[in-house]
Amino acid sequence: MKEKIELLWNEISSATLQNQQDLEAFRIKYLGSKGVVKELFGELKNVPNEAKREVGQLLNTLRNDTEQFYEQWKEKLASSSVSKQSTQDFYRPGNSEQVGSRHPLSMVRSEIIEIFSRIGYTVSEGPEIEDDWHNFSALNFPPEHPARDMQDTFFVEKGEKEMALRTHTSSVQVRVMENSQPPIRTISPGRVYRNEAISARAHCFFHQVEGLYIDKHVSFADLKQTLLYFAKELFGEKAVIRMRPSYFPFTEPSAEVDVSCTICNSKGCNVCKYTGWLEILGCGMVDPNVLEASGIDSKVYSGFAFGMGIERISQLKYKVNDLRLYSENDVRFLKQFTPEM
Ligand code: 2U9
Repeated sequence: MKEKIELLWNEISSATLQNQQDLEAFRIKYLGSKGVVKELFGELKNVPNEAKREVGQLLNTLRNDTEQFYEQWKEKLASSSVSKQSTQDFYRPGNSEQVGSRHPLSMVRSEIIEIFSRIGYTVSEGPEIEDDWHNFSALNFPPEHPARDMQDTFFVEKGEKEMALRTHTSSVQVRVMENSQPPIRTISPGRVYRNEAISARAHCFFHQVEGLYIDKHVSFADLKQTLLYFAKELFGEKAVIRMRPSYFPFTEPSAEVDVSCTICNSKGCNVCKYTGWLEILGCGMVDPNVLEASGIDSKVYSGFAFGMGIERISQLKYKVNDLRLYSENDVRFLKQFTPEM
């Protein structure tokens, strides 16, 4: 037994511990409730009576020395880890933190807002759950227009009233017109909803920025110059635009706007489908019926409006080919758009 104790002490006292895990493993192995030292105490009952006293003392010494040995290592490791992480060492590089990144849609939205705010546009926001008036009637949608159909719009019940999830942010601008008089120069960014099956090219919600400018003598030429300025700011000085006639219930005349393809310099590529042009927005002169519906005298004032999908612009800017990526929140997708910090 004496020999066993001596051998064990040799083993213990030659241990070297590198870190906190080693320290804890040491404690469990030698000093734990099922540890080696405890086990030896258990063997004391097999020691002949005449040797019990001496062996008992040796065991006590072994336990005390082991505890002391453990405490010394504990102190040593604690002080070395403090010195490693010392806050006194101002030359140590800081610990790098995992930071989030900005969502590509919010980056594009901010850029659009900045471009229009430089020419005097304010930002207006409004509710996502809208009544029929603000989403459809005030915008000159005829009663039988297909957008009013369940298949195109999500309807929800709010109390007694049937409400719609807004299908565009024009509804926000109706509220601006109802609550103020021209000159009005505002853009409304926000989420909109359409009852569509989700695929790479369509989603049941997406994001828009719509713009509205109302004053005396606002003309189609003003609209064209404003959108040319916007295209150059967003896609670069070389960008040019073209307008194609179109139809919307709320504008007359209406147009769709293409920007020259900045990916291939209009030479033709698979993004512009070899046309040299990318469709980026819709626009038009606000229909006099829309002005009158919100209490603006259409004999005194005229205005233009435009609307664009933020996903669409972001897809062109960042070459994203699947709309679903924007709402899946996969960090591998998201962190590509912010440079490494
Ligand atoms: C008021 C009156 C008129 C906003 C406009 C468009 C044309 C347009 C689409 C672009 C792609 C929607 O996101 S999209 O699917 N929008 O083409 N939007 S004119 O017209 C308004 C807005 C407010 C009071």
